[in-house]
Amino acid sequence: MRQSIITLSLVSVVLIAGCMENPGGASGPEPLGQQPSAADYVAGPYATRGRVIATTDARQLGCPQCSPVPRILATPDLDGDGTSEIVMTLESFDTNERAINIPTRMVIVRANGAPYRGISQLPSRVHAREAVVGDFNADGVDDLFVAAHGLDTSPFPGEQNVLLLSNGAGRHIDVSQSNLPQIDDMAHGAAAGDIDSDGDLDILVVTGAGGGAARADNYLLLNDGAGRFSFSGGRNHMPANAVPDNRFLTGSLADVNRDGNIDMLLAGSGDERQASVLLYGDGEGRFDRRVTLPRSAFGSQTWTTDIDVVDIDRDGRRDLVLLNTGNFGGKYRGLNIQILMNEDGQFVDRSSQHLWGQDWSGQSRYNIAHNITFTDLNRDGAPDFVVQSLNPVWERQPGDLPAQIGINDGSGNFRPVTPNWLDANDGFNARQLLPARIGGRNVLVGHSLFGQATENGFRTYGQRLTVYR
Ligand SMILES: [Ca+2]
Ligand SMILES: [Ca+2]
Ligand SMILES: [Ca+2]
Ligand SMILES: [Ca+2]
Repeated sequence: MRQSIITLSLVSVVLIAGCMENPGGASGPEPLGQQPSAADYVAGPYATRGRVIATTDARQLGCPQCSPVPRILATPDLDGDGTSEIVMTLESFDTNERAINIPTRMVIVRANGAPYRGISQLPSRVHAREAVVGDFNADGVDDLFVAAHGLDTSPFPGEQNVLLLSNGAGRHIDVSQSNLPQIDDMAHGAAAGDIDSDGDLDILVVTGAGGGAARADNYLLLNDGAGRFSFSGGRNHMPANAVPDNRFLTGSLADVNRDGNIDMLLAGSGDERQASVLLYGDGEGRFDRRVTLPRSAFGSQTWTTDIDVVDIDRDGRRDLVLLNTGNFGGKYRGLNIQILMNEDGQFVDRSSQHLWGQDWSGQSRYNIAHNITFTDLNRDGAPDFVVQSLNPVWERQPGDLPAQIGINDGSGNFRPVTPNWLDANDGFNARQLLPARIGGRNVLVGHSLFGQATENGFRTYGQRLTVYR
């Protein structure tokens, strides 16, 4: 019964979407296509058995009353040895899944599970939303900016963002107070790029839900070259209709058309029925030429959580890959990967040609997918992808849940990795997959939930971080 209701609602979404304007292309959104069968799956890119290397626990990180949502935030290389460190956070929720305004301390471990000791005091935040890794002070060592959005419910007060800067390899300092503007801005997403061509990485901050107590619209952080950032309002850089808070969920900065100038991508929010857009940069900090990208198969009820710029078919033209969620009995549900091929500068939806079918029967079960990341997992030189999601990679059997790892055949066509590659037992040990590097090899990290069963369901304390190498 439940199955048929879900299928009907999915059909109606597709029908409605087909009637809507599609500003980015001549035809409507690509159909979802049938979901893959077991015969479509390919073997994993390397032989692995997951190994749990670390456990986080909110009771020891500042919020004993929390039943948090754990997150693997980023995998920077903080000591420059070619092996990633792993940054983890806990989003503050109570045992009734209500957001609470109590920060927990971030955790950084080495790839062997030992704590990263290069920073004396790790920052605490209520809800760290997205991290950006970059060398902001140009010393050759990764630094970390974290867009923190604070309490995840009304009145959405926001909270201070985080900046960890290197002081030589293997030493970092929390400069969130000294090197960033002091604003509670409800930062929902961020990206780094040298928007003004002066040689240093600047940061785009995309805000949501009123822009926090600061009422901040989307803005830029301009780097002085040493990792000290000054606030510059969005209107100084982009068209007026790209500036208001809540219109976009996050953004990317990359030179899409390879003219040497960094361009901006903004990921549309279904709250505003806002499509994703591409804004071409002039290399001097302005992004005035605007292209609206084609809608996903979820239509105007699409919440795009990530956009990557990557030449998937290696023809020299950079293509766009969007990670989309929809409204299936609640927003941020479902999973749709959208491939926009760069065809002489036009971005054309070729998802059904390049990807497996995505007409999953259980879209309402799929909780938010945050990120899609490209990396060469099987070492053939072509970029493969991994989706970071709250979902485990599979429930009980292949096909239960969306494949979250795609292997590139070298021509930009992706095959789904068999869902039990990472976890042959029950599938719940591989959530939140992110690429990392160990000894020069691209591998994956993920986690299972750490907690205990109670009368009211599973009480989460934190995560068991697992390395798949
Ligand atoms: Ca640095
Ligand atoms: Ca710059
Ligand atoms: Ca450009
Ligand atoms: Ca291409």
